[in-house]
Amino acid sequence: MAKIDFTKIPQFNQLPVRPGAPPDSNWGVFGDDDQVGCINFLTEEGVIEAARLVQKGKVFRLDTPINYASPPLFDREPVQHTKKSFESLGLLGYDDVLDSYNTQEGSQWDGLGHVGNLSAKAFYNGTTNDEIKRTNKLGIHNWAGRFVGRGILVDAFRYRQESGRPVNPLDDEKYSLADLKAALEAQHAVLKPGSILLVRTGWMGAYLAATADEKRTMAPITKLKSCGIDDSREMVAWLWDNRVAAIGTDCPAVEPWPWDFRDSGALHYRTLSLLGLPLGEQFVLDPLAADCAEDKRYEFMLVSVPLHLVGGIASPPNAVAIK
Ligand code: UVW
Repeated sequence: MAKIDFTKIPQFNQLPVRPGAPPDSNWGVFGDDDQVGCINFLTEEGVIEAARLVQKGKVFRLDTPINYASPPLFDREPVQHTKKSFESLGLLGYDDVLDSYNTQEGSQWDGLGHVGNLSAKAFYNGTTNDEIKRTNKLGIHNWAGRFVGRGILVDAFRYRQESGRPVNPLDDEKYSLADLKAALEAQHAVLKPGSILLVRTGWMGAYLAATADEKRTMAPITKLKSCGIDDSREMVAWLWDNRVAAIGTDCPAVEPWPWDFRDSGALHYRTLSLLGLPLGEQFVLDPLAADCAEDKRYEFMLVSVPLHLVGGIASPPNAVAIK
């Protein structure tokens, strides 16, 4: 894990630091060869701090079961699971075989090779399209053994409900930066450098409550509508200036869907490509949120063990929050 002097990290308004790097990018801040971006904010000291947050032994799985969405969102392929029998060997037993496994079929971290910035024509830290295509650069294997730290939940959905401005998660409504800050304040919670930020938007609960027919109707990329967090410059400045290591949400795209793939101001480009900030989507946050509301503790240890897939673009989080 990296040693990092948080006092030496530039503020958002001092970016970029590398000559020729796009505006609002942190390219070069963690070194010209860096491949993990904001994951650098997760440190050994941070792991020790996070472990101190484990006080009652409760564990919350943050992933959906594989194939939970039927059909998967955004026209992604469902996973074919077969059990390969040992019968032909005269034995009693099985292996699993997963066919057409799209690592983004359900809960997922988008890795830094997922999208590149269209204006700069490059991925995080100036990585070229050719490097993503032909090498393992920016692969999620770089996160192996590093995705552990202090998690903090912002229950934005509950905050908006309780303040009389409920959000319909199945519409493309936005949570503003003011909403996130006010929700944190209402929870008496603070962001600390090196936190993995989880934002409950309410989408997953609304999706799971829908009928099979409603799920079939809403899943296609042209039909889906979802709430998410605002893609504003002030939002990413806040995330960077608070040294957020990754942001995970229970909605399909972190930002509201649909978002415009051609708009270089979209949150996907501002975070993944310009800041190397991992985005987590379709997380399961309701049970964790209920527990946080009950004991009024919104921080916990978060352990995520992404697939050890060399050159991988994304991964199920394989994540737990431990309180
Ligand atoms: C979209 O925004 C389409 O989501 P993803 O990051 O899973 O591609």
